[in-house]
Amino acid sequence: MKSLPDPIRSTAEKIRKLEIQGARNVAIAAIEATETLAGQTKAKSKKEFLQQLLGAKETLFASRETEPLMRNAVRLIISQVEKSGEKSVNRLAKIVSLASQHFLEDLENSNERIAEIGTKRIRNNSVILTHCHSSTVTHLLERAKREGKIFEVICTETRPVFQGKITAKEMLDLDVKTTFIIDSAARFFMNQVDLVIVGADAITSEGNVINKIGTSTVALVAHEARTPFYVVSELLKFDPATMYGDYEKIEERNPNEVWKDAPRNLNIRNPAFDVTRRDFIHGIICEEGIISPHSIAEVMQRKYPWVFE
Ligand code: RUB
Repeated sequence: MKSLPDPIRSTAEKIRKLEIQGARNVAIAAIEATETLAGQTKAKSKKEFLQQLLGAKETLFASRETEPLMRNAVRLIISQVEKSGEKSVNRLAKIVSLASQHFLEDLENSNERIAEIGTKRIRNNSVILTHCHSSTVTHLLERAKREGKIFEVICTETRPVFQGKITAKEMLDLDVKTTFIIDSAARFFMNQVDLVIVGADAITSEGNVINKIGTSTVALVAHEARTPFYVVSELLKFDPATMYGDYEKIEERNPNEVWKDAPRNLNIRNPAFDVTRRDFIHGIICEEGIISPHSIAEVMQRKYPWVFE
């Protein structure tokens, strides 16, 4: 029989190469890969199965370092196996499958709830600016459109990898009037914008938000123009390690993405994300409602106490 491809390695590779992008999609792919691994396992004992899962965790976590949603999901799924009194590998694999499905359902429900709440913030005939490609943002805009809201969208191209093009295409598919601008034109257009909505990769215990590089510049510009700036995010993008003093690591990507045939000896830096301070964020639109970034740790303690375990 032909050996099956390692679902973890191939998924981690796709995540690393941005073939799968955006925190939600990354988490979903990692969960599905973990479930597939469990379904295919030939482990003979619980100990061996757990070793496989922990190896998978390490590979997935290393694929992109600024992805707490993926980390929270994979940790939760593995903890179900660790905690279980079950010895049979088959039954432990079933536990992984159930935990994975459950997490994915919750994620879907949160996404829908965020769209429902966020849509109410969109006024008719408004102009919305977004940066990068966030599936949470585009889902919200899709729902707003479906509910008959009339609005237009400005998308930044999002150098160096141009995820803004994905957003622009999705908006056109929805029949939304869309304008595509270079990142540095954000200030030029901000006075015409009624609302900025961006996604998140990570939220720290202090309520700062980490999202695609350039987000914090957009937030500063929005602040100066007094344009409301909202983040849409599942609460589980919260990184519990920041509560205990760790800084969220910011992934630094290959300089080739910035300049392929760059002159030798040129120092090129390519951070994938930046930190937007809570003071510039009007609210985080999450599955619990629109919350102040300041309240994130309390909301997490109440809603998802297990992340702190
Ligand atoms: C994508 C990005 C998105 C967040 C949120 O960066 O910064 O805004 O991940 O996305 P990259 P979502 O393209 O480098 O992954 O709302 O889909 O989770």
